[in-house]
Amino acid sequence: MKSPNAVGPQARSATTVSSTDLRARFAARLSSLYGSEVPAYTTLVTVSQEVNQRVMSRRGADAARLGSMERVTAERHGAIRVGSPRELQQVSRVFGALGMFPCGFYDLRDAAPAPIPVVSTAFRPLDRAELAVNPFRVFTSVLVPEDRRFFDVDLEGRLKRFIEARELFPPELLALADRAVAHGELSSADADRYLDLATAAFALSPEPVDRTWYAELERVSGVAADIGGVTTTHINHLTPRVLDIDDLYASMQARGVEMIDEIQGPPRWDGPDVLLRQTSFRALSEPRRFRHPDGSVTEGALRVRFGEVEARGVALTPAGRDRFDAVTAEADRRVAANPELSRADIAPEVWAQGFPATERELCTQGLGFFAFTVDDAVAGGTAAPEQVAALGRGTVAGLVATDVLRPEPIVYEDFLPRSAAGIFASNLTDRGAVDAEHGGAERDLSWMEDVLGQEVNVPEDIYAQESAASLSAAEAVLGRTISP
Ligand code: OOG
Ligand code: NI
Repeated sequence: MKSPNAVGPQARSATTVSSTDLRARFAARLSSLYGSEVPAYTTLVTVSQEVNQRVMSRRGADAARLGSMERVTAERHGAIRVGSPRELQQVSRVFGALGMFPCGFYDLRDAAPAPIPVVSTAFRPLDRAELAVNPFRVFTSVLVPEDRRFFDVDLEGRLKRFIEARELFPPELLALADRAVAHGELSSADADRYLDLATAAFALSPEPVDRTWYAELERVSGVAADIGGVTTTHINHLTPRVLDIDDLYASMQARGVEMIDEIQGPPRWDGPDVLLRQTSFRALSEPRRFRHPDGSVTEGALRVRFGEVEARGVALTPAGRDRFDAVTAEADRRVAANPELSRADIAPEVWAQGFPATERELCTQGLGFFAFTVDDAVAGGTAAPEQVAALGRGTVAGLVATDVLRPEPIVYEDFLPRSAAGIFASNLTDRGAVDAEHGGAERDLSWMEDVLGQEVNVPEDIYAQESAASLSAAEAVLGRTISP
């Protein structure tokens, strides 16, 4: 007979670390690294936690509708920037070990207010249960040296040679990452080693920066210099999540931290929180060492890293996204026509006219993504006459209107290209030089899939699948089909 202490799942879990736990531990490690490098980040985290506590005591359980307090407190997104397809592929191995997969394709090369010579994706967990444990995600950009609007042939060649010659991730880290991907876990010794190496790979390097090379790239784009001007990579920012970003903005200003002019994304208004609102402050310049053409090394400073914070709302369906784009465009028009007014004065009114005022309408009009559960009483066999009628018709809108189905909002887990471009631009000292006469290099989602050798998920498909799965489960409970 086997003793209960023989090697079983429990004994195994004492000596192994799952991808999920590895992700949570990596996010925490990166947070303490970034806090030691950028002290203002620590202030931002402290203020974010104060804001979240205030929202909790003001709104109680309702505050957790878009994520539990534990999730939101630990929640971060990072941003990194790499130089080549090879480096991007390595990043996908490092994050694959953490159960994070590419999701979304963003092209920032023709973005307003400033074009950035990169295309991006985000690595993140996809499953609801994984997101609930730790939703750590990393916005990852890759440079496009072939894009003639930014780089001429000569600079492209030198840039590629520089990037090919460097090694961002040591082979030992990549081997551990591959092992974690293959097994879904690592031994605890391997996990510790992985975490040390992975965290170190994103630390700011003390290596001197080649002043001439960095400056040449900086004339084209500050982001190009940050990526291709140095032999290492680093975390660009790490972003906590808050439940009330207007409170956060005011609290940071009150502490004397100067924020960018606006909160990006939807305005503060009386209706439901949707998608993503973000704001940032410029980090103080950081000491960096520079190597000069004569070989001498001096102390200098660079300002590339900053603090950002975000609030997340309900994910929008493609129709909801169209509506969002329409109200955003209308707000833009009115802001342009009334330069004496601020966006915050104008946008709430535009939204009140063009966007559903409640979460329920967002759901019944098919503009937001929701997961559905069957009302307890109905599931237990007790239905009111109007519920019976709604069950007969079997439409989602009717079942929601009669409380047969309870819609739970699906949180937006991705990014907004316009906000991303705004965040990039607000932190550039110089807009750089773009030659619009030249064509850009072709880059799209399938290019990225070829580079990564795996599917790049489409955010709206992931939300739609989750919603559909909840409806199938409801159909099973109700014993009838539901039509959208
Ligand atoms: C990434 C900017 C995009 C966001 O939150 O939209 C981003 C970067 O600056 O590298 O992080
Ligand atoms: Ni960000």
